[in-house]
Amino acid sequence: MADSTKIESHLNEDRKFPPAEAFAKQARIPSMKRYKELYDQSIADPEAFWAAEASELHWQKKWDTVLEWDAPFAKWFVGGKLNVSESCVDHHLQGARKDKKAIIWEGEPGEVRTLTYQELHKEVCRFANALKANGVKVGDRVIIYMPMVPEAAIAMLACARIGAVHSVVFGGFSAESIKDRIEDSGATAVITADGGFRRGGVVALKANVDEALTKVETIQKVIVLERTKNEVAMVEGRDVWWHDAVADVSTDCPAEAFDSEHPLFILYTSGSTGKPKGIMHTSGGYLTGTYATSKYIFDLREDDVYWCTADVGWITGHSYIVYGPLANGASILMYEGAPNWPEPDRFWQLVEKHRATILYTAPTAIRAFIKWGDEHVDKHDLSSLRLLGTVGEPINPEAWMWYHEKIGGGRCPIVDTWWQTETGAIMLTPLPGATPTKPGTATLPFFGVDAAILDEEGNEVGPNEGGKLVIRKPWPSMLRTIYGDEGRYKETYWGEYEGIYLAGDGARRDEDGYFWIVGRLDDVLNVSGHRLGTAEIESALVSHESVAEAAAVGRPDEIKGQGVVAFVTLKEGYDAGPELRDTLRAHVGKVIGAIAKPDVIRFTEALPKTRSGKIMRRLLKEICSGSGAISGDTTTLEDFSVVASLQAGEDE
Ligand code: 7RM
Repeated sequence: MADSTKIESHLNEDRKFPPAEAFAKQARIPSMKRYKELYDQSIADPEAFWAAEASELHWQKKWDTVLEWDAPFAKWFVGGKLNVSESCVDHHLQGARKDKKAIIWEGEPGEVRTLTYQELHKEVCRFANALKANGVKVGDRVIIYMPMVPEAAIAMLACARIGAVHSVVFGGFSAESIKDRIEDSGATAVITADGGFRRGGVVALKANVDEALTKVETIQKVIVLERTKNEVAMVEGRDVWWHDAVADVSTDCPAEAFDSEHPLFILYTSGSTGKPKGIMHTSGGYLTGTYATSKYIFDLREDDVYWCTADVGWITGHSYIVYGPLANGASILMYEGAPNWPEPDRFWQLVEKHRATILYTAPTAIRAFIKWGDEHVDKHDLSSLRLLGTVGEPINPEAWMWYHEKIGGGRCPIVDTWWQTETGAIMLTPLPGATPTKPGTATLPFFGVDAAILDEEGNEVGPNEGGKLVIRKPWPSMLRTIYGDEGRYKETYWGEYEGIYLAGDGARRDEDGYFWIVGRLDDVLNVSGHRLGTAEIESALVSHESVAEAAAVGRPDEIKGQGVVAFVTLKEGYDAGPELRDTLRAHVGKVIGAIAKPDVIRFTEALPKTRSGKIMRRLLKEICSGSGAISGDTTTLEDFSVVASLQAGEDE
């Protein structure tokens, strides 16, 4: 009989890709032997590992104690003092890096701007002084609601420089979301822009801020960057142009030292239900985690042009556009606009033009590129690339293969990195010169990360048995709390197992110990007592030549408990119809087994996604059950019309 407490796994992946010899030879971690050696040491004594990494950063005062752990509350590098902006910028001004490009930026309309480390330093100092002149003080919360322009990073670093706590709100969010975040954080200032360019149009950022500010009272100052030159209303006494604010201030802003545990930022993440959680990160530990992971996982070299396509409004933008890469003195490519503007080849044009060597993007983007067709990729020379990365969702093995062959030319290692807003830095990942990769798995834990999969009783499960992904030891970039809600922090992450962090994802480890994420625990299906993760059913569908993207959810079934409903988007050139439905059902039966065969397949133009590109299965589940009404929070939904048309049954 099926054990209905365990998540089952039926998908078998036996393709394996060892790192190319040429890559391994020059890599920091050149073999599995070396990885295992260092990993074992790091787990035997995590504090020693992290302290060695932290020592490579710039501290104004060294710490007294590496870790104080009073579960679930951690303090890292206690007694240490640093200024995060100094570690990310000033630290590189001594030698040749002074004139190295820190940021290479391209706007959606096509203009290019670069900032060397020295220029970045000047801009950060000027803006930090402007913030001070506008009344922003140590510990104040500052909302950053900006397009993807260098000033977004400058604003973050300037806050860090003066000890203000930034809370970046993704530029695609509404006035309502800004209002909620201001209310929850008690922010006193907003940094925004007149607008940002997106798909040829202008996103009216300042107008959204104005609307939000009619409903909150704490904001005293709004600093507005001129980007698009669209007309905006400026409120006398409250609103200041960025260029005016920096006009008369000094470019000298000494980096004050702050405690290692001084808060660096709050980043809101929407749980599946309820109000957004303000994930709180602090300084020394966070920087150590993002620094070390960037260094080893992207195996950064002095001449890399590193491109992470995330928005700074997400944790990936914080950790792997701004803090981690800059702490390493890397050259960062930053792009303002949409991947398909003006044409679906924009990313490949950017790679070719700027000779990007590292590309870090999300499965949702990769699936979109596949859907749009190979001809857009074929037009461009991608030979500069040497390393690829993915983050955000499980990557379907077929999408991984496409990324590997089509973008990586078969020569670039792919680092599939699993982590969360809460973990601050990458937790599960291959090391590109060491780990043989398999399509669809984030492989093994990073140094110092004690990851495991537990059953309901808290016992570690055996190979290929599903369970709950946990982290058993504290790590420096872990969240410290949910802002203003310690109770929710304890309950959400530490309530299930004593002193152990619950990630909220279902997973299994294969015979090599590799971790496979099978989906969010909230999304697990229960078909006739078999608990099935969403990832395998979806990957089985995507492995069919016609399918671009798929989402599997459960709907109530009198006999089976739940039946599988699959929502499928097709690649260009394939026609939806009853015949293809039958083919796909049979295909899933063949790849996974009869138990996972969808009862219903619905073809759709698009799937509902969060603004960071994650499929929102909860909404699909609600559409398939009962009245089809949506009850939970939809503010993070990217495009409501997708849901409306599914509710209306326009797909069938
Ligand atoms: C970085 C980020 C976190 C959730 C996480 C997972 C899913 C992220 C992967 C992944 C499979 C991956 N932060 N997730 N990366 N699942 N493989 N490589 O995305 O807070 O926005 O989301 O995303 O479910 O819990 S996040």
